[in-house]
Amino acid sequence: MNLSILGIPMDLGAGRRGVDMGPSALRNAQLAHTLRELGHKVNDLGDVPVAIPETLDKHAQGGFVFLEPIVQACKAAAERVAALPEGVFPLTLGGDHSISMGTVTGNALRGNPAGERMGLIWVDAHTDYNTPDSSPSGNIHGMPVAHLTGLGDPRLTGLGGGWHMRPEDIVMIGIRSVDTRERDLMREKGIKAYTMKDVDQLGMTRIYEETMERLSSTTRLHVSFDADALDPSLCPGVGTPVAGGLTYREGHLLMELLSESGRVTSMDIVEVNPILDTRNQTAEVMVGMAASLLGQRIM
Ligand code: HAR
Ligand code: MN
Ligand code: MN
Repeated sequence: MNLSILGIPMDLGAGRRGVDMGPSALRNAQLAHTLRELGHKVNDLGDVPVAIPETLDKHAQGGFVFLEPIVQACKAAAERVAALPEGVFPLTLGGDHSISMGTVTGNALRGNPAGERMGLIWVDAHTDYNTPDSSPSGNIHGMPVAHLTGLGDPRLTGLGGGWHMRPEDIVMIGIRSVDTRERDLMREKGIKAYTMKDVDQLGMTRIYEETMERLSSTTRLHVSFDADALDPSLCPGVGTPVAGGLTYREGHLLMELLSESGRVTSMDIVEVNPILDTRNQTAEVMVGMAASLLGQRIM
């Protein structure tokens, strides 16, 4: 397969600094080399330009104050992704999770201005379904899915020029941290979320099967993988760790099953924070997850 790597080194949507170094950490963890070893043709497109927080209003700290530069970075990411030829698999590297407003939009519209539906599999500890109005923190990385479905600030809901994700085409896995108003909005929209209780009770295989069934009217799938979905003991390099996450095997099993499905056409890796990490472990684990999604086999 032809893979294109694109970095979006942005931490403007997070409450703490450091995920802007995520693309470097992932490259340093042998991302391209690992994928080439699997037989893929890998083209690293470099990074999308992103504003540096220190160059903006010096009193601004995280969150909604950075809305304009986030819109600009998401637009740039969406355009770069949408311009890739069909058949290329974009692997986009965050950056905080607000980059996915751009990457999901770009992938959904790529070669496909009006019609076919793309399913979105959101692997995360958090549901990221706040609006500027419901958010307890004001941090935009807690809001991308709401904006993708058309809820929130028009500058962010407008990235797809009127296109939005259908709520029924979204499945979340690994969830264990949801704000009260965020939960109400999710219920209202009918977005499916598998919590860690569901993972414990049903197991990843059943969750995978139900997800494929639920997304059966979509023609391709985008996987947006937030490193904080995995347990913090495995991935300590994240800004908002939540105890009780996916194990190494649960993460890999989900990626292996998705790989076998042959339906996944794009992926994000987000929220890797090398400042908070231990010897780049989190980036290394996430490179392993990408390798499993992209066909790594044990036997
Ligand atoms: N729900 C909280 C908020 O909106 C925290 C969510 C952000 N953390 C993430 N996103 N890493 O997945 O502020
Ligand atoms: Mn997230
Ligand atoms: Mn998260």
